[in-house]
Amino acid sequence: MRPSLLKIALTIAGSDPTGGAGFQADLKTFKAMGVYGLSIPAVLTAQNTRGVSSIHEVSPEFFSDELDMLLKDVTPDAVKTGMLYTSEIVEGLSRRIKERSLKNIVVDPVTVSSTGVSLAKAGTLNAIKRNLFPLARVITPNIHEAYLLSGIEVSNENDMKDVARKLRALGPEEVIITGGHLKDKAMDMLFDGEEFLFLENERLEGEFHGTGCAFSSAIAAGIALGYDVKESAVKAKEFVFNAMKNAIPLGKGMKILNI
Ligand code: PXL
Repeated sequence: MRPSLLKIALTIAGSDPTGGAGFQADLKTFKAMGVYGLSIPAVLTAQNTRGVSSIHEVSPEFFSDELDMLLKDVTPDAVKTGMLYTSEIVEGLSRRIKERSLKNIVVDPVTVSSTGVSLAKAGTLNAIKRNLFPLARVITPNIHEAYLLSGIEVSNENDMKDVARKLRALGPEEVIITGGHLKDKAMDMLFDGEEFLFLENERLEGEFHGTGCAFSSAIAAGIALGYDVKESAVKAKEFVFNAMKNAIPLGKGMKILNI
């Protein structure tokens, strides 16, 4: 039997061979946070630290088999979703989450890579909004994704609050908007339906690859360990900030988080 102290998180996301983002970064984050990591590749990318050259879809049938085989054997304490790429994958995943009554779903609505390549086909973001948001414990869009999802451009704290209200009405229990650069601080904001919590950090110069992946998977790890979303977000923010401070110039392109 599984020891009760062993907490398990599952990432369902794309493959990034650099390990800077994607399910590889999620697995390292889980490990760093003291949680056992499971991973289901939802799509594969060919990329290096300079960018993505091509994307290879996983068939919806194979994806379903990956999920079924794993989930009939192991039940994760939390699940993080990242790059899903097609609406078929999103719909298949949502069906399984309901069938298996999976809890603590952290949805990172990935749309574009840090190097500017689209990581979601047309219709995918809408499918995520319709199917996955209502099942989510928390969603973690960045400012750009929040704009695509809400139609609201954020230029101050009040806009951020409006976006969060609008996104929470789509079904998630809580909303965290990341990557706000207000007042020259790195500003994230959490909304639980009642209160707004601003999480501020000193802004670090430079471009970093994988911050969104590490942040959302660190939150999933925190929730798996039994922390609430707020506590998990505070820990996740600290984790990502340290990983950014120690980022590695791995290749010729963007710096990779040190996780
Ligand atoms: O950072 C977003 C992201 C998510 N998932 C995969 C990626 C990237 C960025 O490149 O490659 C697989």
